[in-house]
Amino acid sequence: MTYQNFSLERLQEMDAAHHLHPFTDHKDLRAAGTRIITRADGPFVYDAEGREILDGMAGLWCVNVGYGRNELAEAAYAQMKELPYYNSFFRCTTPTPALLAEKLAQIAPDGVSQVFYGSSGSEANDTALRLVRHYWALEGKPHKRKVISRNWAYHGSTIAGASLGGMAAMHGQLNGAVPDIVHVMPPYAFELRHDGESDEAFGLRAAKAVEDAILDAGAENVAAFIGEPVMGAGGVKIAPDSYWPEIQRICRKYDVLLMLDEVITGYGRTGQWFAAQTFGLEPDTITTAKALTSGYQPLSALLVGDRISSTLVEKGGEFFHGYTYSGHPVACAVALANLDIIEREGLIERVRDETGPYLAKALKEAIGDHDIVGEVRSIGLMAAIEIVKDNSTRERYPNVGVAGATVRDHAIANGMMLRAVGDTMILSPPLIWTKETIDMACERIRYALDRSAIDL
Ligand code: PXG
Repeated sequence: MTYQNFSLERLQEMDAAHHLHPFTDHKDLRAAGTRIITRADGPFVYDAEGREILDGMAGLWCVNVGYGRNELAEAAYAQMKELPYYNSFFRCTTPTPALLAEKLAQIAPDGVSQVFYGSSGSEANDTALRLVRHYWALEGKPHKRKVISRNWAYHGSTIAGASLGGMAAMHGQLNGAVPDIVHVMPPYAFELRHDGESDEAFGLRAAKAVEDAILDAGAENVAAFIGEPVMGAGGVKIAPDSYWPEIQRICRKYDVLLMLDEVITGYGRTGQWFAAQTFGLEPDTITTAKALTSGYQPLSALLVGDRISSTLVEKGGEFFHGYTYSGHPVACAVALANLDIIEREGLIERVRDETGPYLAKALKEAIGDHDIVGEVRSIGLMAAIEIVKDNSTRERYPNVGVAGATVRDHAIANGMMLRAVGDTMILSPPLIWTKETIDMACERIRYALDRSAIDL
């Protein structure tokens, strides 16, 4: 049975009747109907009406090698025929998770050489939280349990993920978060920098908030700090240069583990394999998922630093944690083929040397001075555009979210898939974008902004 046998209306009818979508107001969705994406190729996706849309979001921050990679389909097919599934419990495993683990150890930052698999970023963060607390218990410091996180952080949607994250709306529906997680201010200069404060001073102030939280809790009670090197779903918030070195210093000073959530930044997005390398950080855990398979299969890898793994091995005792699909052989086969493409095609070097700098320049030139743009910022191939009512004062439009949705809708209608986080527009395209693709995107974004400025 293929979907081609069904009309768009029939598909929408089935969807409306039975499908509860993620992060959705279901009343709204029933009223508005669903856009159904049916196929994709290279940097483009196509909806059921055949409209071509340039995908500025790489799916959901994940399709780094672009669409239509037969090689990945073939890797999955071959593995499914050979061995579709076997588990990694009870002293077993299969070949591809072992091959992938060695590959990940090669590309990970120094001092990070072990991997724990799951199927999603949320699962990997659940693993990370349990693992750091287990580590401190093994070290004889079970009271070191607290984790410092940040407002606006996104660490997933399981109960642990949502508790680690700093999304107020999600906390509102948690009905009991995982205890001992504390949230501090994010390094979001655009909204939080004081008048006259330099970026550098702001970055140090935001890092100081982490230090204050550690001191408040008592360093002897703090297990770890967790952060996305660049906050993604919170609105591509890029910290000032002073922030991360200070966070690293603070973590070392108080013997607090550094947990990086690289679910979005991992596998090339910032112009290195990992943002830890871009920022020169020495993390104890790195959460990765999404672009590990470019979204062709669900797979996450929690990369674990040697400090934690050597304690696990030396002290022994079972770590009571794992998933049916930890080390899924098909997902791992696809990941291996995906990493091979990234390497073979030099996609990371291209982001670092060519398309990353070009995107920054092209966006500034095309829309930096637009009447409703308050700031454009980017790192590698991830960017944010702040929508404001007045670009001289950076005053926002009333009712946060309306302006963002307006720009997004004009962009999509004009063949450009963008995501809005409140009134911040997000761009996180496949790493296969060329300078020409970037020019096309800038043109379409400029048009969407022009139309939105008239409407708003
Ligand atoms: N950490 C980070 C940094 C993420 O971006 C997760 C963890 C959770 O991964 P899973 O695979 O469990 O979804 C994510 C996921 C958005 C959006 O609206 C972003 C994500 C997921 C859904 C929506 O931008 N990121």
